[in-house]
Amino acid sequence: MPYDLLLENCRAATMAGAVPYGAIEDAAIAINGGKIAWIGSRKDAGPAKELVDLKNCWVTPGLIDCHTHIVYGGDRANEFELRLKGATYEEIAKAGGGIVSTVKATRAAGEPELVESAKQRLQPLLAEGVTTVEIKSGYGLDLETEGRQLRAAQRLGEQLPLTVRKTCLAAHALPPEFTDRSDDYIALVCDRIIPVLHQQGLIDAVDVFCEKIAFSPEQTRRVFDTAKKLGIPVKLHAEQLSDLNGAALAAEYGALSAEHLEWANDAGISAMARAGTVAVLLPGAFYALRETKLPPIDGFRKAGVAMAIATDSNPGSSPALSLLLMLSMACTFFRFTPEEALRGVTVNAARALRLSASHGTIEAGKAADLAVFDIARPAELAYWIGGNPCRGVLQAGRWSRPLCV
Ligand code: DI6
Ligand code: FE
Repeated sequence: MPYDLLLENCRAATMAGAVPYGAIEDAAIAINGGKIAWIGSRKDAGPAKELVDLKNCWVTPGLIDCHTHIVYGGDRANEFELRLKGATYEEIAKAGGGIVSTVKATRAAGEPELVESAKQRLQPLLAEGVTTVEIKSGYGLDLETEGRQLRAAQRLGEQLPLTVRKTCLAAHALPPEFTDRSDDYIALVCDRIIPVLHQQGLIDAVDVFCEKIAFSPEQTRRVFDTAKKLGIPVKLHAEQLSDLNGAALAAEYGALSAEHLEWANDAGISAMARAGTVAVLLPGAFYALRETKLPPIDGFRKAGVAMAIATDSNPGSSPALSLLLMLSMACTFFRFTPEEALRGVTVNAARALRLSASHGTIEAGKAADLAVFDIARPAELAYWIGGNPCRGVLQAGRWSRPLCV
């Protein structure tokens, strides 16, 4: 039987196998029914109904942005401007700024408005070859609005050529109506928000912002115990601004990932290695917050912890709309190798979303999510600062961005 489609005359960064980038020179990729049917040397390819010449471009797995907060109301450009004029965080908070202002704007927005504004922000990511995105809630902080954010995320997956994973981050910040009653809010998250939204099929994973300015390790445990009882995988915002042993806590619960991790300690690193918890590093937030404390990349490397990178796209600490720029930042700030950076938005990002069986590499049986780049070597994906060498995107075997080579 001939294949539906054969992409030929390309070089593939399969991200599988032992050679750098899992590279195959002079490759061909066969696609059937939305999946990769075969990948190998062009000379070994079987017949196909349709042949497409990729003019020696590089093909990578569709890129995966495994940590975003991209569904929200309003933006905080005004606050950015005030901060640069010297306003302090406190003054901005007093003037109604910070996370709480995004919560207000998100509560005021209808679902169609949330979908539309996120769609605008997702366009540049799609154009760069992103085919999977994780979207967290966390700007609703009540049952109704957390649900609306996750439903908006679901709609985006239906309306865009994009696989969307929905993460409930109801424990992101304390809503103003719960001031000085954070345990009561955690009770609401555990007793109501998570169980109800889980029942509605809106939760693929549960996340918590474990931080001095957010929720304590004890409160994190309560949320994780709730998720565990319901059989929902967990992830954790850990050690972004201080060391609370969050990485070890995440590992103890078998978390898919621990994220940010600038302040992660050695015990946390070993625990993550043992548990197979992915380290998701977020150079956009590191940059925008002008952080100076580097995440312990070498420790993760030596311990064999898989590292992913993501935009953390959000209106406050990382208004990032380019995943390729994050590859550059991961290399320049965090000293990732370009290959580590590409693994961080493909194979390791898939793992952080529990999608390894179907996404993240170019291998037979996986989804035909592929990005075509006009570059001479894969390192260019991390090398250019800005610009977009993507020349075509296939999602589930269809051209979501028409090929232009
Ligand atoms: N860490 C962050 O950097 C953001 N959330 C989080 O858990 C901040 C989100 C915002 O400022 O809106
Ligand atoms: Fe985040």
